[in-house]
Amino acid sequence: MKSISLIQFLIEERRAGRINAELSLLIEVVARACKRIAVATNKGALGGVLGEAGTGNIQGEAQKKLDVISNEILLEANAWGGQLAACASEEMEDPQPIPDMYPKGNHLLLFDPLDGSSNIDVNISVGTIFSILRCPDGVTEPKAEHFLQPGTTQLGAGYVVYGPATVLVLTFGHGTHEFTLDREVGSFILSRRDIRIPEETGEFAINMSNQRHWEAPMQRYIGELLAGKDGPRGRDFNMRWVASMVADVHRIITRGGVFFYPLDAKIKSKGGKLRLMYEANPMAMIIEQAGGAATTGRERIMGIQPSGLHQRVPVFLGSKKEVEVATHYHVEADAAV
Ligand code: P6P
Repeated sequence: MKSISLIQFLIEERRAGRINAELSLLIEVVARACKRIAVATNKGALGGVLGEAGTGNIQGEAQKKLDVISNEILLEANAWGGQLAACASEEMEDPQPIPDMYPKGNHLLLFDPLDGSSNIDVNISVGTIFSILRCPDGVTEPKAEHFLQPGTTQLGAGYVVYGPATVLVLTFGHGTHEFTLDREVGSFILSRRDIRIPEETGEFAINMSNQRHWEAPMQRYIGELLAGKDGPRGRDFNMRWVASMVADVHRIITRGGVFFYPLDAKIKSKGGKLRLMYEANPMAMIIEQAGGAATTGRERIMGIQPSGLHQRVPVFLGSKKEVEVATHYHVEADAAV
């Protein structure tokens, strides 16, 4: 089969009227930046990029050197292109304006530059997650409130997983598509078009060490999966937990499954663990466009009206039937109160 590069795919999408030239160029810039992040990440111990940066981010988390490097790569790559009005990142408290010496565009880019970075030093897959919004008309100096748009308004979303292969998964709201990096040529090549996630699955992902802290409906749901074929679900289930959302989501995009980061007593006051604007929303768009579902356990993630740039939410995403069962248990429990 003739290989289709990312650039050819983007041109086809433009010809079909599904994206405009500015969005197409923005994706190319982000993809090129992620190739540079892949090079830095793949150096491992030889690149002097492992370990702590000695700094902290807005989340109060110690930054890894590669967190800072990846963030800088994305900011530098997107400063001069003319497609953006501003960027926002997990690693920065406030949005970063486009420098005055460069032209501004009509898009807002949000990203987690290196998600799962606690896995870097043990050589487990990490990734970049990004979300693209339209800059509100007439806004030339976007502030945080201009980013606070529901996930349904995203113009595009994607992630790059830095694993045995470097793989870009992308959606513009017309299906979810996968591109694999041909390292010899340096191009992302279309490897799966219009991905569909099976509605049923026998594989779930959750950090079981938090079990004693979960809400009752989560205890019930996971308890039923663990009961296996002798339990109410009448089948055995398998479990995975990479502690790298991009890696867990990519497994689901590849073979189905369901991922949970539910509320628990430890994080209830923060609203959850994962961030809405640059983790949950882009992943929710990718999953929904592949036929899956994404909720907080109580509502559709992409329907949330954001209240803060670094807002956290519970995340239930993946094969539609399992997300619906787990969500139903939470809604039913709330109604019984
Ligand atoms: P825990 C990585 O820090 C991350 O944000 C996600 O990539 C991942 O799914 C989750 O946190 C892991 O959390 O509590 O299992 O370390």
